[in-house]
Amino acid sequence: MTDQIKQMAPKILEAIKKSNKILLHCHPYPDPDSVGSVLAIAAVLKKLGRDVTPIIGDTEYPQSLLGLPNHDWIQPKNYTQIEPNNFDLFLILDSSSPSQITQLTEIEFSNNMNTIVIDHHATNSKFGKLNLVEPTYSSTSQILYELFKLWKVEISPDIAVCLFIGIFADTGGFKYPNSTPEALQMASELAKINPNYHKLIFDLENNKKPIEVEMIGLALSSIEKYFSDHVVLSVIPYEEIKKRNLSKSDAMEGLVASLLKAVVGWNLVASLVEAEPNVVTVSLRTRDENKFDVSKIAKTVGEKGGGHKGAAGTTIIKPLDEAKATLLRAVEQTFPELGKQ
Ligand SMILES: [Mn+2]
Repeated sequence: MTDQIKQMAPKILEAIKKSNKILLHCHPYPDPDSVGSVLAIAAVLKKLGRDVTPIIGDTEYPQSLLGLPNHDWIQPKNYTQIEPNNFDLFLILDSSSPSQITQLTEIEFSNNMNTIVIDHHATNSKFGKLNLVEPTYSSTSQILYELFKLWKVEISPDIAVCLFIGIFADTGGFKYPNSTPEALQMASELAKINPNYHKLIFDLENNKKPIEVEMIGLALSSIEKYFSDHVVLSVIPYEEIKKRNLSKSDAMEGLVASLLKAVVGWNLVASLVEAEPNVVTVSLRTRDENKFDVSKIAKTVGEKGGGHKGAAGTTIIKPLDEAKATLLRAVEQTFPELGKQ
C-alpha cells in the first residue's frame, strides 16, 4: 500500500460523508475495470447511506458484462442527460482526462459539486479537486480494494467479484507486467470472498458476434509480408467491407493485430482496414516492445494516433495503397534494423 493511498483514504471518506448525492460514470467503451469499480463503490456508498447515481456514459452497457451483480443500478444516460447541479460529489473513476467522462460535450463541473479522481493511468491530468492517481497499480479496482480496507468496510461477495474482474481484465488475465504479487494477492483474497468468477471470465473472453469471426477470417486471408517477414500486415480494402455489409465497429483490427503478433518471427505487425473510402484504421502490435515501440509510429503517422509501446493505433486518411506505403516508410525510418535481421 502506498503512502499516498494512506493519506488520501480519510480525506476521500470525509468528502463522501459530507455529500448526499453522488454521481458515478463509466468511461466511453467501458471495460471491466470501469464497470467493476463503479459497481463496487456504488455498493459501498449505499452501505454508507449515500444516494448514488451511476450512469453508463457515452456507450451502451457491454453485453459481456451482464453477469456482474447489480449492473441494473447503472442508468442508461450520458453526462449531457443529467443535471450536474443535482449532485454535490462526482467520484470520477478510471478516467485519465475529462474526455473519458464524455466526448459529446466540453465538460463543465458545477461549482457546488466536489470532484474526486481515482485512477491508475500514468497520463492522468489530475483534473479533480482531489486526485488519487497510482500508476504502479494495475487497475482502479486494485486502488479501491485498498481504500475499502482502510475505510474498514466489509467486502461483500458482490463487491468482491466486481473488483476481481477489474483486476483480472486490466492485467490481461494476469499476463501483463502490471500483474504484480500484490495484484495476485488481492485477486486471491477477493476470490476467497466470492469464488464464482469463472462464468464472468468465460463471458468476457467468448463474446464474439458471427460477423466478427467473418471479419477475422477475411483479415487472416489478407496477409502481406515485408522486410524479410519481420513486418507483417493484414490489409482489407473498402470493397471487401462493403461487399459483406460490415461496419467500422466490426473491424476487429486490435484483435487481428494481436493474432498476427502470436507468430514467432513476425516482430512488428499491423492490421489495416479501409473502413470507409480513403479512411484506413491501423492497429499496431509488436512481440518486443523494448525494441520496437510501436507508439512511435502511431504518433507520427496519420491522425489522432497513440497508445502503448506494445500496442498502438492510428487512422490514416489516404487511399489504402498510399496509407500502406506511408506506414511501411515510417516503419523503415523508425526501425531501420528491422529489414536487416
Ligand atoms: Mn482501468
